[in-house]
Amino acid sequence: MTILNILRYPDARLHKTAAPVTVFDDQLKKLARDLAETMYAAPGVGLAATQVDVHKQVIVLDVSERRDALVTLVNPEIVESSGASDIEEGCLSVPGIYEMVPRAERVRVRAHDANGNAFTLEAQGLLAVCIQHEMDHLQGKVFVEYLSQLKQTRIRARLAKQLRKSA
Ligand code: GNR
Ligand code: NI
Repeated sequence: MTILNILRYPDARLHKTAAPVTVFDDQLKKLARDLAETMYAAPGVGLAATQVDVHKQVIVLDVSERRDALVTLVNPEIVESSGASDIEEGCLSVPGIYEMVPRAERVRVRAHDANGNAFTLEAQGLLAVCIQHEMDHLQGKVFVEYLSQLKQTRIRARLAKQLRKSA
């Protein structure tokens, strides 16, 4: 198992579009395991392959308190969504920044697991928000891009300052 390096915003590689997975092989299973290990170590409640510079449609999530409810979504598609969520979001690629962004409260997702088995998942609350957040990463979108230009500029300045301080 390997803990992977998480890209930090702003980084052009966070804006790449992930390709659908076509082969469900051992390499994919290793990627899913490494993503989970990286998510738990961070710690975070979700992680998209894009964040570790792998541009395939693979996401891991675990919003449980006991950290024992891992969900792996390969080639996820939202087939239904409803309501409006009011959860403040954070992102491992944008450390220390928390903001509200518009999201559905409930989603129904069709996906495959790492073995290639198709399934449907109904999610609400934090899990639903995380799924939408991770699926945005696969499309090259980071949550701060929903915010005003003024907020984005301030966030970039804060992150640059954080980096200077930690250097
Ligand atoms: O750890 C994370 N927490 C979180 C909180 C609210 C909404 C979304 C998230 S996802 C984030 C991990 C991450 O960056 N995933 O891409
Ligand atoms: Ni994120």
